[in-house]
Amino acid sequence: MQSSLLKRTIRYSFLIPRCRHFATSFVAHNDVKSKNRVILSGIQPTGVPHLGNYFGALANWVKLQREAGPDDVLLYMVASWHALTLPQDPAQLANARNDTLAVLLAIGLDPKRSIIFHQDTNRDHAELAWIFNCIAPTGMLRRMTTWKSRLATSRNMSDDTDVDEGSLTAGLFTYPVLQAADILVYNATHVPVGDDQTQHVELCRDIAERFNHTFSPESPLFTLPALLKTSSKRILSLRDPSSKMSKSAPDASSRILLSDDASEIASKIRAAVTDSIPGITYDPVNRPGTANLLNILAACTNENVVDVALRYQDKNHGHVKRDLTEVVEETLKGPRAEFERLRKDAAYLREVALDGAAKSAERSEAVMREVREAVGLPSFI
Ligand code: AQP
Repeated sequence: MQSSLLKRTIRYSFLIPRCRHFATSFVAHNDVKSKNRVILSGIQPTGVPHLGNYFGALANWVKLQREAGPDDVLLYMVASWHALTLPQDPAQLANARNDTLAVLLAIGLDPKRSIIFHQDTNRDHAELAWIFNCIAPTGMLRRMTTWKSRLATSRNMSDDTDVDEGSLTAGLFTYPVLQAADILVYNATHVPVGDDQTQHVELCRDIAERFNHTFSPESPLFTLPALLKTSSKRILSLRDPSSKMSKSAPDASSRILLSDDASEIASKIRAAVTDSIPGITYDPVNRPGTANLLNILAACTNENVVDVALRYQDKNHGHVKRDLTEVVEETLKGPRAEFERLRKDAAYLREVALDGAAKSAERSEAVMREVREAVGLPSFI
C-alpha cells in the first residue's frame, strides 16, 4: 500500500505546477508569451451561446489557444453545476449541455490543443468546493453582488435593488466558492473572465490564501491565479441596453444566438432599441442602444468602434442596422454550419467529452491528493 501510494505520487507529481507562485499579481495581460500557464475558463449551458458570450469570452478562448506556447495548458469547461444555481428545465439543460460543447468546437476550439470538458464529469470540483465552503466566511460571500444581478436578469428586472433575498438558494449564494474550486482544482495560473467576474477571482485568491495559510503554510499548495485581461467586449441586450445580453433573459429577441439564421439575425437587429437622435455618434452613456450596435459591428469587423462611428456620422440607424445584419451573418455563418453538423454527431461529442473528462481528472487528481492530505483526509480510498 505504502509503496503503491509512493509510486502514484511520483507518477502524478509532474502534473502539479512547478511554478506555484507564478501568478502573484492580480491582473495579467496576454501580451507576454509566458510559459507554463494553466488557463481555465467556463461557460454555463443555460442556452445556446450568444454574441455577448462570443465577443466577451469565447472568441478570446480561441485566440488564447492560437497564441498559447507549447507549455501552456488550456482548460475550457461547460459549467452545468453553475447552471443549476437557477431553476433549469431538465430536458433543456441536457440539450444545452450538448449544444454548448458543440459550439465550443464549432468556433474553433481544438481538443488536441485545449482540454474541453464538462464540469459535471469531474467530481473533484465538487469535493474541493465543499472543503472551501468550510473556510469561506459568509460575510465575504454576501459582498459578492452577482447573485443579485443573476436573479434580477432571470426575472427580467433591469434593477437588482428589488431582488428578494427569500429566493436566494444556498447554491446561488455559494457559487463563487464553486468557481474558486473550478480554478484551484487545476492550480490554474490565469483566468480570462469578463469585468463582472473580477470580484470572483479576488475571492478565489482570498480562499487560496486562507487555505495555504491554514493547511500548507510551509509550502503553499495553491497558486494565486491572475485575472487575464483580454480585449473582450461587453455586449448589451438588443431590447434593453441598460442590461447585458444574456441567455436567460426572458425576451428571446434581446440576444443573437450563434445558431440564429440570416432571417432571425435580420429581424432581431431590425427590432433593436436605439434612440431618436439624428445622425450616428458613439456615446455609450447617452445613446447606449446605438453604441451597442456600433460595438457589435466593430467586434465583427475587428475595427476600432470610434472609427466605425465616424463612418456613419452622416447616416442613420437604418444604415447601421443594414450593415450590421450583413457582418453578423458573415461572422456567424461558418460557426453556425459547423455547429449544426456537430450537434447531430453524438458519437464525436461523446468522444470529446470522454477525452476531456480523462484529461481534466488526471490534472485535478494530483492536486486533490495534496489537498486531502493537507486537511487530514486520506488521499486514497
Ligand atoms: N453580454 C455579454 N457581453 C460580454 N460578455 C458576456 N458574457 C456573458 N454575457 C456577456 C461572458 O460569457 C462568458 C460565459 O458566460 P456564462 O454563460 O458562464 O455566464 P453569464 O455571464 O451569466 O452569461 P449569460 O449569457 O448572461 O448567461 P445566463 O443568462 O445563464 O446568466 C463569461 O465570461 C461572461 O463574462
